[in-house]
Amino acid sequence: MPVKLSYCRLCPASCGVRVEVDGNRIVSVVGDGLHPLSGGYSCPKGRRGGDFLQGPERLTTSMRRTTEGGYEPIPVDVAIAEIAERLEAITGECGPDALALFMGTQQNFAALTMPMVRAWFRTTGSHKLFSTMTIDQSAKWLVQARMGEYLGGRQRFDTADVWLLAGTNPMVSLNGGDGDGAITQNPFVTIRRARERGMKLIVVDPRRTETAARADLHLQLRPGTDAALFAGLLHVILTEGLHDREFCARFADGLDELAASVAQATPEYTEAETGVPAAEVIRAARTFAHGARGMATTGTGVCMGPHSNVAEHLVACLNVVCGRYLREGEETPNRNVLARTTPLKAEVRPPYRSWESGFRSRIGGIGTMNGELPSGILADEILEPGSDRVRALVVSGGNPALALPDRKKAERALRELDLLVCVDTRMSDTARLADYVIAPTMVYERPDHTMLMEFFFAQPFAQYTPRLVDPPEGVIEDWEFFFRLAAASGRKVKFAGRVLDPDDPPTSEELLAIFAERGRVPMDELKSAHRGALAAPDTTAVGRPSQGSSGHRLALCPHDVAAEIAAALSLSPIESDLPMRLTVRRMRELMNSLGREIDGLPRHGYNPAGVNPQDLQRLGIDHGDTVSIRSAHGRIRAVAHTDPTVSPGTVAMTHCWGVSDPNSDPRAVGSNVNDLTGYDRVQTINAMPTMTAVPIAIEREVLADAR
Ligand SMILES: Nc1nc2c(c(=O)[nH]1)N[C@H]1C(S)=C(S)[C@@H](COP(=O)(O)OP(=O)(O)OC[C@H]3O[C@@H](n4cnc5c(=O)[nH]c(N)nc54)[C@H](O)[C@@H]3O)O[C@H]1N2
Ligand SMILES: Nc1nc2c(c(=O)[nH]1)N[C@H]1C(S)=C(S)[C@@H](COP(=O)(O)OP(=O)(O)OC[C@H]3O[C@@H](n4cnc5c(=O)[nH]c(N)nc54)[C@H](O)[C@@H]3O)O[C@H]1N2
Ligand code: SF4
Ligand SMILES: [Mo]
Repeated sequence: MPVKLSYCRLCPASCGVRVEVDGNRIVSVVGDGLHPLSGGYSCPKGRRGGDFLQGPERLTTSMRRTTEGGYEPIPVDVAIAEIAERLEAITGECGPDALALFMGTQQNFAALTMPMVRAWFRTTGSHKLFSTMTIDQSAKWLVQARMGEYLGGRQRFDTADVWLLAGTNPMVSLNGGDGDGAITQNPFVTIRRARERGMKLIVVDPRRTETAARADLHLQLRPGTDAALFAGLLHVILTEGLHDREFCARFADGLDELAASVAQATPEYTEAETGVPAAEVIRAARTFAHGARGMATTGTGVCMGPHSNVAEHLVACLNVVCGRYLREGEETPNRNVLARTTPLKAEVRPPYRSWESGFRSRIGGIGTMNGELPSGILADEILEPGSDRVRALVVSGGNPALALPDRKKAERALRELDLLVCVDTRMSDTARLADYVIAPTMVYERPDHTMLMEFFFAQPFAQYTPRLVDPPEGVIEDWEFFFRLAAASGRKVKFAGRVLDPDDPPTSEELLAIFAERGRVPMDELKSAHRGALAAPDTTAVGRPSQGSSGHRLALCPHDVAAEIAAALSLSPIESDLPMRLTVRRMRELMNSLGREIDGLPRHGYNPAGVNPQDLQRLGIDHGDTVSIRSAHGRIRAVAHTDPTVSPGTVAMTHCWGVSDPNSDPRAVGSNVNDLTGYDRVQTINAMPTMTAVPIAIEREVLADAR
């Protein structure tokens, strides 16, 4: 049977794969041992790639809701015409801001989808743009906007002496921080090689994760106490004078204010607040500061916590005070291959606080970041009265019915819409509430390239893949739906600097070429490299600062941040009736809500509640018991599992499981943790809800309840 080389696109790792194809069917997907970046690595869901395309859940045609509430197949042309007409009616009557777009995770892994979705949205004139980033790691955007950004580039993983990972478990998520050598490929080998090289790995995580088990130092903090921990690390570094004075003097403002703000966070204080022994706090701070090169990076465990913005800010301060950046004249590999090369410069882009000017939502006066409103206000944007209330929502590659905090409110909002359009490959929980479901092509059915992923790659690399199998007849490429939707409303989209003519539509291949035309590897060369191309080594040196930039500084401790540090460091008593903490985690077998339906893929048919054996014993709960978990927002039923990697006092669970009926059997459908989350502990500015370290209580279900 013919074997074709391609790469998987179910997550950003873009693992090289060998795909066995029989006619138009995918028979198997395995890791490509000769792939330059992934070296044969693949994960269980990637290996079931064929089942995502060919399984019974796959939508092979678009759907329209019938008046009885069921769904009927509908030709995509008809769907597009009807949707365009209804959108025009709604925005004609209520203005462009009555239309909103929600961009989900799976629109990011096909090169053409995200730029075309955005291009369509720009033609609508609406401000109501939402994405998963703002229920994920928008603290990163916020920190950059409040602190400013160093434009010379960061120190890299592959040459680091020390690396700190906080609230991220790349061994499972392949996430591992934000760019610049993040651990997104082949994590076992990447981490092992780094440690063999002598790199010290510090992991900050309440759970003894697969990544923490490989660390030189595992700081097992109490969930939600990252701000205190990072204040403690900064305190040691600044009082012992381990910081990079020269880098701070040249590029940063507010070092004294920062030192004053963290003065309270002595190692003893930090131990009391976080549970990490004072000696370990000191050792971690010294190890991090003494390594000549390295970086501290974070994931959802920090960015979803109760003080996420300030915790992330303090992590960024750690990198700045230790000067974890490239200096003028320093050489570094140019990792832009298909994307345009932006020169590195030893200068600072000053803080820009985008939310202080421009469009503001009527919900709490919240402004925009990177042109987006936070998803933490999406439900209110739909439910709360107002002339620009959202009445129509288009969801692209996302599943907000499960992903948004406060599930009941999310469902109420989605049901309240006059028009809900969902572009999805299956009848997801969101699709089942939609008026129209548009069925798109999936991975292996579309040609693609890695341009949007190259920022995450450890080396300058790019890969192209042709379509391996023909898509079902009734489906359409994601980008094409949005291109044609604009055309049906009489609008032309602007893509990669060009206005596209709806009467002469481009092919995917043409668009891929246009998109990459400013790269340094030409498309025909890329296409002839069957397992991708490691671009010719091209080092760039960090350039001199541009004229006029000498006064630009990173703001280490602006007033609002100082106030947030003070608030985060004032000891918060644990509510006695909700004594435990719910923490986030991911499953290797799934990608958020994707994969649950694939037979035999999830290890159990549910998402267990992982509890430390000591807690189970104390609470009189056995492994496998049905338990009731309660928070200030609601209650779920769950299946308890004994899990020694979970620290006492915490319950670790994945999201995107369960159904709307809270009484349903968790063994059959899993449990929705977003029945336990809500909007009472949102961050200012980005409205980020608390999704980890959520106060809860867990108890064995009393028999009367357990049907
Ligand atoms: N297999 C798989 N991979 C995925 C996904 C998936 O669903 N499955 N999802 C993708 C998506 S959308 C994202 S955003 C990324 C996320 O990528 P990551 O952020 O790496 O996600 P996790 O693996 O859940 O790691 C989060 C870690 O934070 C820890 N944690 C929980 N609470 C706290 C806390 O209060 N403080 C600290 N310091 N740590 C805490 C958890 O124990 C956990 O180990 O993964 C992506 N990759
Ligand atoms: N309590 C709690 N809530 C959370 C989290 C948490 O840790 N705890 N994590 C949050 C995070 S980080 C995220 S990113 C969100 C996830 O939020 P979402 O991105 O909204 O959820 P997904 O399940 O990833 O949705 C992706 C959808 O895309 C569909 N899909 C697959 N392939 C394609 C394709 O080729 N084209 C199109 N159009 N669709 C496709 C899938 O069927 C699926 O329904 O959840 C958030 N919610
Ligand atoms: S880690 Fe798994 S899902 Fe992600 S690209 Fe690799 S094989 Fe695909
Ligand atoms: Mo995410």
